Amino acid sequence: MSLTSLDAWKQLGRHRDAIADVPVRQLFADDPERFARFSFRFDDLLVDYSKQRVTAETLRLLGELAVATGVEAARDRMFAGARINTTEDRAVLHVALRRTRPGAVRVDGHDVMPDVQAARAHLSRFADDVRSGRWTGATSARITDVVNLGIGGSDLGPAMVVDALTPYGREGPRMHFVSNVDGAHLDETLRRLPPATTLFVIASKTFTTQETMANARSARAWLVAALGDAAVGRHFVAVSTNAAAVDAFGIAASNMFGFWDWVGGRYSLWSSIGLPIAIAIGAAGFDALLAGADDMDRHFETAPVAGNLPMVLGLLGIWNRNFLGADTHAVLPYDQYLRRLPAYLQQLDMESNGKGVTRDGAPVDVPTGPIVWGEPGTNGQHAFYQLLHQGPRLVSADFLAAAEPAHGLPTHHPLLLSNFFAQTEALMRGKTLEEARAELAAAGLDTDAVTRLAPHKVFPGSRPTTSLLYRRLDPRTLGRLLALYEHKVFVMGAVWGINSFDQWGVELGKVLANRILPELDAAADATGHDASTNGLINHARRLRGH
Ligand code: G6Q
Repeated sequence: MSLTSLDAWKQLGRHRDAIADVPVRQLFADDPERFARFSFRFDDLLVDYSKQRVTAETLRLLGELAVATGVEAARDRMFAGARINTTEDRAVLHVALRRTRPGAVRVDGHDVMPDVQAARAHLSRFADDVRSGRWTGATSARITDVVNLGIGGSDLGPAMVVDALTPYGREGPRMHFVSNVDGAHLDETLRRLPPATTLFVIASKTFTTQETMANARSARAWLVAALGDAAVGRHFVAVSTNAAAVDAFGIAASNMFGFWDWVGGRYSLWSSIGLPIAIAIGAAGFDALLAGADDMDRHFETAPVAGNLPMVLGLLGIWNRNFLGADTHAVLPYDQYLRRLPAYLQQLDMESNGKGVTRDGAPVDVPTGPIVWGEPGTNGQHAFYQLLHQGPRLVSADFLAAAEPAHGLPTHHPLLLSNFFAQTEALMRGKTLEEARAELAAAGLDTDAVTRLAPHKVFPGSRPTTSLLYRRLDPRTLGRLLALYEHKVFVMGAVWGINSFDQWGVELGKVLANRILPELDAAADATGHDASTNGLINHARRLRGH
């Protein structure tokens, strides 16, 4: 049965039409309890969705949609280790990686928890050895710099977390992340590094990804040039599921940190892929990050839909995307430490839910994953907020901030927070033509000027935002936030009936480039593509001296 033929879906459409003309400021005026009704506290984390374009009836109908689409059953299958990633025939168990409760988690009858615990112990030991200086480079010098070589899921998560937790990593080595196959990324990084005290982490689930392997080979050559072949074992470790390929690279099994096929790339920062996080902030900090995610997992697994934060945010995502037509979603951290969060969420959301067919292979009959983008506040205010406030296109947005700063310049913090609150208020309230006219008249403009300028000063308002406010961005809070987003994405995918855990569009790229690579420096011009692609390849060949 298609989504749009569900009774709950049709009712939501009619309800949308019925409330279309009611401004959100009116909903606030009508209901003094609106903030209490539409906000949620999870310890110190406040999630306020009262500025969304919703009423109690909207949430009731969205709850019915969750029932009709079987979201809770889908969630339960994930937690139970079922092979819900059907196109790759895999379980989806990143939740097992941060589980603190006792008890087995089985995949095909095998309890994965002892494997998870052994891998985490291995990672913790090594991370703390690097930090304490017990693990040294080949010349017995202490490690000062760690370079993670990985891309996509093997880069974005750890890079974002290490950046977000900078204040917790001040005692650890300097961390660097190199992902791009563009040699500029590695070259510019290595120029500043001392080989004798640099450690490389090759992070690749498959250990075949073109970019990462190219960077790993070049990094190896750089190190060998300075310290000789024998030094490789002290300066390279691997995070992978492919033991044979790691061995072939010359990395001993004891320096390989494993994980499993049931950990998807973009869900892998909680696995051994988190090694750079543990090196940066220490094993105890990494444990706190996992514990935060586990807090959210337990809530997601047990709370009834109406009081379940990821469920509610996911259903609001469906409302904004499918019923209000918001085709892009902005992530706006008023938290400089979260500057990489939009890029991380782009992958999490767009790679998971950028799908056009349901689990059965039938076309999805509604638009799926929104385009996710964003920049930290207040920078964005001086750039793209114009479109958020006055553009005809509706954009939904998340605002995030810590109440307590983690840096040493606390006098800046009220400035930051006041901008956050003022923006969400203005996006919701808007300004009517009458209000704009009155303002201009009060400023002393004559009637002609008022009439001419007023339309430019109108703000439609009712722009839907969710505010997430927490005490401070510590590892546990970050773990909670990231798990919240993971499960929100899950809920949206479950409503759409798509597989949020495969990525055939990414796999395509891995194949295509390998076909063209030999043609760039072949004896003859390329002729096997369309005229544009042939033309581009052959122009590059000329410029490269062929
Ligand atoms: C994530 C994607 C993708 C993947 C990278 C790196 O969900 O599958 O971003 O993480 O392509 O893959 P490897 O870890 O295998 O190098």
